[in-house]
Amino acid sequence: MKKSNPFVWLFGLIAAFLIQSCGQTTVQEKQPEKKPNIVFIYLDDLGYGDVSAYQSGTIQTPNMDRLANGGLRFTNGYASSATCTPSRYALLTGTYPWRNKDAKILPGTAPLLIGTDQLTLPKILKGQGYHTAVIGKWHLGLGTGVVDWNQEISPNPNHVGFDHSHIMAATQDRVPTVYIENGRVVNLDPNDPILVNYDQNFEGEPTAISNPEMLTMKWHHGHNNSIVNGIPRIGFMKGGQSAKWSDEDMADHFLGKAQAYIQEKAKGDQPFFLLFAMQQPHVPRTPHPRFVGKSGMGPRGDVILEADWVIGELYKTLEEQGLLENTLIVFSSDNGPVLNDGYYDDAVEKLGDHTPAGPLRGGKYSLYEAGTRVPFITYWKGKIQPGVSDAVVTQIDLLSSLASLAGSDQSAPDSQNLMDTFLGKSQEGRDAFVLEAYTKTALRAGDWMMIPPYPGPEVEKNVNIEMGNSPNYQLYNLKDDPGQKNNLAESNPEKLEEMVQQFKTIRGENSGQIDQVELK
Ligand code: NG6
Ligand code: CA
Repeated sequence: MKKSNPFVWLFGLIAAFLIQSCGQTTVQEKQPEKKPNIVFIYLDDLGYGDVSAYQSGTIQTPNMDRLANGGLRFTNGYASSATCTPSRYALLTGTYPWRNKDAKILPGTAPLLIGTDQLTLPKILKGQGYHTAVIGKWHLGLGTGVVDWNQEISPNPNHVGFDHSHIMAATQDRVPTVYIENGRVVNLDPNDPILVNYDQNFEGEPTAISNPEMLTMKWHHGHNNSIVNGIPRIGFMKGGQSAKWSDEDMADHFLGKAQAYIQEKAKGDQPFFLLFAMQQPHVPRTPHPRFVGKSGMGPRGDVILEADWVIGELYKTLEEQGLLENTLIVFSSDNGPVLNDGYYDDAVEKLGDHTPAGPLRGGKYSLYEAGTRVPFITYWKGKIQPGVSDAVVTQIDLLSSLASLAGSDQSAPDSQNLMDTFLGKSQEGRDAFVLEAYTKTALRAGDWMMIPPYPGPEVEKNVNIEMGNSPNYQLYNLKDDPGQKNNLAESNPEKLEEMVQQFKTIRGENSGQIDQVELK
């Protein structure tokens, strides 16, 4: 037998050591996984029952359903507020909107509501290497008070964390009816400057009152100022003819911008955050002719089908660019549904059996559940196990949650890091949440909802929505009674007292609207 050579043995040992340590080096040097892109799809006034994954039968939304059924569908997901501006404020700042007295529905001339020194979700993501963009509805104010629409408008979304913005200033029913990209009105002719005023008309300019014969859509309440494309709007506007948007092309317009953004970002290595803020089904409902009559429910149903199609196209773009496996899609709505929100558009007449709020009570503007409880979905191909979560989550929590996903430990005091819940790794939601509706507030804690007594109409007549106002306390067990039919305030005084105390602790005894409310 040949004697083993000690050198060969030593050589083997060194080689083995090298191989092992090389192996370790490989593991250590392995590139960290690329940070996921985040696409937040934010609908405007879409109700809990408007998505067929939430309530099947009356309207089919296959592309929203693909996200819901292939991702996590939250049954207790909330917008912070029952109207748009406060919800968007809370989403971007992680702050309860009732802490800011100006966070209410803004006119198109309002100054930027978010301070340029304020912490925002896109700022945090930028700090983590993200490119950030908002495309669609803004409605958080622009400028500092008096805006010259013919110059660069500043500050704008780019001053609160967005690298890129392509927006409408306020709502589709408010002037100015133009797109604004990175602070500048798109397609503006300097010889036809834009003037905007919310208090008085410009001399000689037609309005819905002076020239009703020019209208292609009739107003029901409000909406009787300047006429653009035959549609009467809120606010007066003069000039800017070449810059005015085409209402029926708006869906295609914003989709095209979002697709181009995604395609551009797909070429590089930088992760991105896209807030895609769609206008549907807010008024005026102006489906592209491709969708007119498709739902049988009039324009409101038609624009929901249009929005669904847009989401399908956006999904395809992510797929074609190979981004689906590395993109978290979050889908939600800024507040609950409304039928007649100021125009005659058959939303009431052609509703049929459809219930936009699903099993919930109330609607947009309301303290009842349908005001703030909205479709809420997280979708991440290959990462999120399809399922349903009953955890209480809110849009306020996205700031801290998405920050942590992106690798930041920044957060805002009202925003809870629920990232594990959004990814389906945990069932734990918020303990408590103070929702806001038309400057009034109420407390959700556990399965319970407490609405303090408020003055005001029980039903807001114009929109025909139950507001939640009552001279008495209201207490509901939402698990047993999602439709808020049985007020347990009298039969369960201990629970009521506990909720009132918790509400006071969060709201602060003397803050805001609560002054008007007599608490025990
Ligand atoms: C209301 C408008 C309503 C809608 C809402 C804002 C009237 C009478 N009603 O004041 O049509 O524009 O503001 O909706 O003007 S939100 O979804 O942007 O909050
Ligand atoms: Ca809205």
